[in-house]
Amino acid sequence: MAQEDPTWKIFFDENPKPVHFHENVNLIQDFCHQASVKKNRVALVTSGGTTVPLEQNTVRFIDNFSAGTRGSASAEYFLEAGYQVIFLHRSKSLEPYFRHLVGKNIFDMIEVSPDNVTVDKKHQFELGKLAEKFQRHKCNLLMISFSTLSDYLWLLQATAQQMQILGPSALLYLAAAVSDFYIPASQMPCHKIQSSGGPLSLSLQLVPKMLAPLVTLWAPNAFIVSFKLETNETLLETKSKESLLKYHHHVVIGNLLDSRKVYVVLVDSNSRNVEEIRLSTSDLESDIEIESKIVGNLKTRHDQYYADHKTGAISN
Ligand code: PAZ
Repeated sequence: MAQEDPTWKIFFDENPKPVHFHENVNLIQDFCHQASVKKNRVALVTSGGTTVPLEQNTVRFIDNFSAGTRGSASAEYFLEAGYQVIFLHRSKSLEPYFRHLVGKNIFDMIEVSPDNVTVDKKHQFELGKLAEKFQRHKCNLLMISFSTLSDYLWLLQATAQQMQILGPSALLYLAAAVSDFYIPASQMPCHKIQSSGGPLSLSLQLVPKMLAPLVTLWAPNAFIVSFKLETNETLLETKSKESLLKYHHHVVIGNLLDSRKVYVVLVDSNSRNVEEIRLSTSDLESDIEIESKIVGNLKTRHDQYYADHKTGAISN
């Protein structure tokens, strides 16, 4: 009897590729190729929430919670740690370096005279430092954006596949908030849903769990870190452990909606102990971000993973 396609394959059959897909894949391919020639490590950082459109000509959509703080801050720390970074992010969510300017008015930072425009004294140090960091790292940063769940999954699959040439030098850091439910393209009305039709009932399908093919097929040698977001503290550790047991990747980072900026737990496939990272009062007073500690911690684990691969202690 012929075997049915797995649900993740059916998802890609039923949902079309995003616009500019091939251009983006070419950019990712070149970026990975250059990194492999230079023997650089590459981190794929996913960031921001996916949307689930309700109509093909989309007026309304369901959104997933995420400002992109975790991803954009982490991308900066990966760059500082020597990684090249592919930043797969929700369009218009926070971006590395630019995030520090959000909520600030650029016109309040400049002085205009008849023949010159300069940064005012008060902002020179801060802006100068930021611009210097951005200039130093921009050639190691590839920005790719998505909006919908389907765009995200197509780009995730393609990026992971392109990263295969990097072997164990590749690290996947999956911080994006990805919807668990969606409306298949074939079941979506073409035009704006009319309120004259009365109250709206929605029936959403389950999104296939893409971590399974990601770990086994798309990026079998990469070091893979996923995030688990919960709102109930009593579930955090159990759910994080369950995810690791189910998908056999390397690290799950559990976080709670309310405390995600100061506290996370790390569950590692190589250890029975759960590690906690918690910012102290003095960390907070020194403006230390939890992402600097998360990335430092993962770099050590990735170093070990890489070394084990090279000595043959791990082989896929
Ligand atoms: O982007 P942000 O800093 O506001 O939030 C980050 C986060 C909570 C979305 C992220 O840490 C996370 O848990 N991502 C995975 C979410 C999920 O379980 O799908």
